[in-house]
Amino acid sequence: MFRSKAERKVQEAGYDPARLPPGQYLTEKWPVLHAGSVARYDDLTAWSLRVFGEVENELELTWEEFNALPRSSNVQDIHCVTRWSKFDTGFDGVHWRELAKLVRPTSAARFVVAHAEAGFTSNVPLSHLEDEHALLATHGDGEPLTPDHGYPLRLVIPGKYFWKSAKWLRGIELTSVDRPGFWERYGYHNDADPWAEERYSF
Ligand SMILES: Nc1nc2c(c(=O)[nH]1)N[C@H]1C(S)=C(S)[C@@H](COP(=O)(O)O)O[C@H]1N2
Ligand SMILES: [Mo]
Repeated sequence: MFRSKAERKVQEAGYDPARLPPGQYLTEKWPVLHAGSVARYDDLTAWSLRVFGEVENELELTWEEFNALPRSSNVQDIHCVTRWSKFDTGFDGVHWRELAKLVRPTSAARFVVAHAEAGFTSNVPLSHLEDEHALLATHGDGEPLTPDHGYPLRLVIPGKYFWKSAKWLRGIELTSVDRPGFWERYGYHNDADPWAEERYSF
C-alpha cells in the first residue's frame, strides 16, 4: 500500500502521502539547520541587500527600501536533505520580479548566486528565482523570521532541497555561468531535486 512507514505516517497526519518525496519523513515542527552560527542583528541600520552582476542597474537597498516593495505570499512544502519535510509552510516577502524591474537583468543573466552572512552561498538557475513560488521572505508561518530561520531575510526556492534557500540573505548575484555554492562545493548535488533524490553529487 505505502512505499514506507514514513508515508503511512503522512496519511495518518491527514495529508496525501504523494506529497512526501522519496527517503523523506514528515515533521510537524520547523527544524533549524545550518552551518556555522546564527547571524544576530541589534538593529537593521547597517543592513542592506545588494543585487549585482549581470544587471543593467546594480542596486543596494536598505531595510526600509526593501520593505517598501510590493509584497507576495505563498504556502509550500519544504524538504531538507537530512530527510525532514515540513508541509504547508507559509512565507511572506517580496518576489524577485519586483527587484528585476529595478535592476533589469542583462540578456546574459542565466544563473543566481545567493550571498548570505558569513560567506554562505547557494546557486540556482535564474528560472528558479523567477518561479511564482520563489520569495525573498521576511516572514515564515505568519511571523517575522526568527534569528534561527534567517531574520531578517531569507531566500525561498520552491521544489528544491531547502539548502538552496539561503538564510540571512544579503545579496543576489546574477551570472552568465553557474557557480557552485557552499553546500554544492561540499559535495551536495547541484540540482537538488527532492523528487529525484538529488542529494549528493558523489
Ligand atoms: N546562510 C545559510 N543559509 C542556509 C543554510 C546555511 O548553512 N547557511 N543551510 C540551509 C539548509 S541545509 C537548510 S535545510 C535550511 C534550513 O532552514 P531552517 O533552519 O529555517 O529550517 O537553510 C538553508 N539555508
Ligand atoms: Mo538542509
